[in-house]
Amino acid sequence: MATKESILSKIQILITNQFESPEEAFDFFDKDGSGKLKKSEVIRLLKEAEISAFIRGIVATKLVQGYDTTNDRLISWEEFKEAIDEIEDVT
Ligand SMILES: [Ca+2]
Repeated sequence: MATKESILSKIQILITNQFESPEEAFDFFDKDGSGKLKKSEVIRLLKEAEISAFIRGIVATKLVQGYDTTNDRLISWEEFKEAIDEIEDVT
């Protein structure tokens, strides 16, 4: 079973290797340009981070639940940045 740390580590590797900045990654995965990431967009991010297809759905749900401080089930840039800051602390 993938640990939270291993999942966050893969997300950090993706952002570091494929994007100039977390902002660029956020804009890339915000496919509809809403300024917020919905669950399907988080799943796409997890796919790019090479998270197993078997756990992508549940991981996306947990990430949205864990970082959505405004309870709109969407990840805003501010919430995304909180997640990135936490990832940088644990990795
Ligand atoms: Ca939110």
